[in-house]
Amino acid sequence: MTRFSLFMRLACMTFCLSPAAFADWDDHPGFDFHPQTSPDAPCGAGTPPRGHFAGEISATVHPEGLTLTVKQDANRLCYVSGNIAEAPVIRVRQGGEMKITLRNEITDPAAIGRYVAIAHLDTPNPAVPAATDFYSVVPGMHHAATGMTNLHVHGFAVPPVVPQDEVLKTCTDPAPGPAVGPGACGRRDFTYDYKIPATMPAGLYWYHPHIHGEVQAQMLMGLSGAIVVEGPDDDARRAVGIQDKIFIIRQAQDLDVKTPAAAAAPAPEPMMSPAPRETANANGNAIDTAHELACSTTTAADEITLNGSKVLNGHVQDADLAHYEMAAGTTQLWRFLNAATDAFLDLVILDENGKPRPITIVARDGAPLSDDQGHRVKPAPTTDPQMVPPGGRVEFMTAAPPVGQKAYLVTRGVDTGCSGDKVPERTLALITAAPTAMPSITSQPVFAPAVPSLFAGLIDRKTDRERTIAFAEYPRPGSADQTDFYIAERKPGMALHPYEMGSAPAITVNGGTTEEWEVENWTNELHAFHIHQLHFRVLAVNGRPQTDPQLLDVVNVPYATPADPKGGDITTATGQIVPGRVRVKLFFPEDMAGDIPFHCHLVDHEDNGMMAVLRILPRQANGGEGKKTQLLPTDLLANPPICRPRQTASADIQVSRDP
Ligand SMILES: [Cu+2]
Repeated sequence: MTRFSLFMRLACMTFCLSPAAFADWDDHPGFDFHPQTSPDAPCGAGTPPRGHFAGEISATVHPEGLTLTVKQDANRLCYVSGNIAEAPVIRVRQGGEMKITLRNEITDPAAIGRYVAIAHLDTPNPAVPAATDFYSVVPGMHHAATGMTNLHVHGFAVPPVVPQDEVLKTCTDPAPGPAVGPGACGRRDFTYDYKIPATMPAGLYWYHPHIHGEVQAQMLMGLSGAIVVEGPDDDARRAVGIQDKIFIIRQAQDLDVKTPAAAAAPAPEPMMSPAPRETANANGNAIDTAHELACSTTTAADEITLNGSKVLNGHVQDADLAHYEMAAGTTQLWRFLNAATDAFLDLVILDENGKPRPITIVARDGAPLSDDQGHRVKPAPTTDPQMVPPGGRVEFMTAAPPVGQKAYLVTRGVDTGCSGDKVPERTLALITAAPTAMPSITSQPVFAPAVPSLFAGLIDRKTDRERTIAFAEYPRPGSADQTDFYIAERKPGMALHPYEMGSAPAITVNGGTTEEWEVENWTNELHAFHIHQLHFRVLAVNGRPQTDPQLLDVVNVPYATPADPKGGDITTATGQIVPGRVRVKLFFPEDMAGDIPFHCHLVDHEDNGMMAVLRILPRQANGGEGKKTQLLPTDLLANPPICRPRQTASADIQVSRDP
């Protein structure tokens, strides 16, 4: 590269990008790729070559702490550690400590704002007309991008309190400047100190920002990275020479944001003439389905990247695919993170004739496969595609293809429902085997027969309470702005509210209790239920009991359908509507006492209201027996508010409890 071309490239990175041009991901990655930061190119330069793996850092090697600096490069945001300018993979040991100082060097929040929405509302539009027997619906408001950022360690079973995984109050301010108002967080950096329980499953976790209202924008601009929590399994794996490889799927674009919503989802006529109907499970109040977001005619698919390189659509030549060459006769552990903002994955490895090759699943969502008692489950190799919702992970063993033959890593198309974003089939990578003089590995790693888990024995526990949680989404009529999204516990007389920072907890439980939640989807699209701090097991999907349910922290919730399949979609059907349903069993450990968000992991939905807070009270607060803690609710919940609340109406310090 000439100095002139470097100058032009850096100048262009500063001035040529528009929000419509997503970062620097092009069809021919690798040219001039430099993952190191510099004053001119704080997010490095160029796009990684296909097949690239991100640099790694270790919290075990650095007990004094790691640093992640959020830097901005026009429309890119990046996590910089040392001079590594591509969100490093962080390794840490089960039972260990991970200290991370997050530094906010965001310089232009307005650039983030361009990814939030194409227009904004100064006053809320009327959403859904009130009608007898239906939950009332409170419309949402536009979120202005603040440039504040923070860190969420997705899947970590650490308390939701400062300085661990607390995301509702902990934040850092962007650089002051003409375009930026006074800091709302009062600090530019914050040091997180995570004490990883020895009973937290070892596996693939991840980190991303969790500033409500701009999670999707900051993730689309580049903020997400993988965390590998290692344990004895990794020692056993390495002892027999099995390497692990970390794959991160990100999304660089959301057409919902870039396309006027009025075009993508025309303001529906039913706004004016609701046709109230009973729902399948009214429980005294019904969810209005006539006004749910209608089917979309959009056919374009959002772009995704694999380890920073753009994934091409349609039929792709081998030369344009990521290429992974494995030593002949070897097996590797492939760890997949779906860090896309709303794209689902359905992974399969095909041979060159299109026939699925067997893989052996090891873990999902960071938890090794195990039965309810924590005994390891060793599944037979499978050729089934592996669904990975946004936020989810899957880890599997895969053997090199025969020398001279090709294999392909493919994500199958996913039916996201008629109002969901299109997710077509895509080929992610070419896999080949290299002849080697090394003897092939014949011994399998000997994994421990049991997996220590905070959530072992979950299914066996007595269910203390059942709840029904509903998803809904309503377009804002007469506006080019987006859709309001809702997640709420169904109770008589309840109103659907989009989550706003400072909202009071929607559900309060006692530490040490166990519940079953029926999560209902009353919309025309697939959603992904996620809860912080906790892993759950899925008891049933659409009423069908699940065999051998695994510990998960995110699960798909199927879309709603008319009882009469000839009746059209749920907004136009004349008969009864059947919600998509997932039944999950949750245990609330005393050690996780505090305020725990749960939300849809299609983060645009989360940003626009589909989030709520579960408060776990310390055991002592209910006078119960068992482990005594020194924490009283008021001590626990009065975390120093690092961020000033956006609203003065915050009621979240008061301790309320459900009857
Ligand atoms: Cu959703």
